[in-house]
Amino acid sequence: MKDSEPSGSAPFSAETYFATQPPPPSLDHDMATVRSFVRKQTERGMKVVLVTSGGTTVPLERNMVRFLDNFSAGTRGATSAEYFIKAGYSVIFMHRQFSLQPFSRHYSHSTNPFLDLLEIEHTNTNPSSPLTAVPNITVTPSKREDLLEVLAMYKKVHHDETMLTLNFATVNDYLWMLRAISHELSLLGRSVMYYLAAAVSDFFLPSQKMSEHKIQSGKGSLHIEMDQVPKILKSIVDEWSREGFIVSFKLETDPALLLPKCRQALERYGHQVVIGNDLHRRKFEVVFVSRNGPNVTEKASNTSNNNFGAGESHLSEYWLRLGTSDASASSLQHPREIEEDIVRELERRHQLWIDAAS
Ligand code: PAZ
Repeated sequence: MKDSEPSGSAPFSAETYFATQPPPPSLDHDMATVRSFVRKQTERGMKVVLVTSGGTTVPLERNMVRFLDNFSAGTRGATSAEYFIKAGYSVIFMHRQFSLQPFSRHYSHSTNPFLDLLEIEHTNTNPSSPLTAVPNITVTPSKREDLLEVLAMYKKVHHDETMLTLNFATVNDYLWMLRAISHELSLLGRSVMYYLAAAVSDFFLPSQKMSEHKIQSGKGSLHIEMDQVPKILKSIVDEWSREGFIVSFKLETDPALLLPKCRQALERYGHQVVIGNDLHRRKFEVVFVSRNGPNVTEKASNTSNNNFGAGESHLSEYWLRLGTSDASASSLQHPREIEEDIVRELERRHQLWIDAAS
């Protein structure tokens, strides 16, 4: 949900939110795994990125039957996580339950069903004798190369323990987890990046206002007044992770609003980068908005860069686009993915951020 028709009630502060809304039951268990993961990565001197991915839900009942959802398949987050791994990061992948995940995303049930990769190989060719041997299952030869590449990386990540996967469903799960993970990650100082690609509700129904049981029909139309979700990015920047390199995303459907909204977010929260994307162009075009300074020098060649007008001359816009040659590559085995360029550019900026401290 985006800011459509806000009501008059004052937004929850982060403090009030966490004092009044219950933590998810699995929080302590999840945080124990995060703590141990972060300790391991610190010992190895790894850079760590927290990738959030997928949309949050807003339950309307405590015994939930109905909920509101935010748009996101999890493609951006899952794809980016793979490129972060390739770039040498360890990844905490915090995603919406059942949304796309790194590696398995290549074989999503709707676009590339896993069973279509497999063939049954009958070893017993004598039709008169009973079939006693269990047939072999093999991978279709034309699919092997791709599968091997994905599988090898998947196995390596498991072996090296460079990815931790956690999941959320509701916006409440998301907020509690983000706060707790930020607390653990703050120990890593500038070596940590936040890549906040999840689509998070702007409004929620406090548990105190929620109906215990399924909302009954028969009383005419349904009126629900929601409260504003606290501006959690502000808390991350100002309190929970002052040294982290923080990247947020902004999704818009009206192209005229994209840049103003990105600038507004950067000014409001004071973090490092806002990546803006238009709903229909997000797979091949994004814009980085950041403050001018050492982090945004040395542009990559396939981008254009502009400074804003007088009032915002301290901000830069930096467009990343997949070119026509990339589009034709989509007919080949490996289509180019814009996340590869996004991650390369962020890795470069993050390194400048780390170097700037020394
Ligand atoms: O997951 P997906 O690839 O379908 O979509 C990604 C996205 C558009 C949700 C993401 O790039 C994004 O913009 N997230 C922030 C959304 C927001 O403005 O809250």
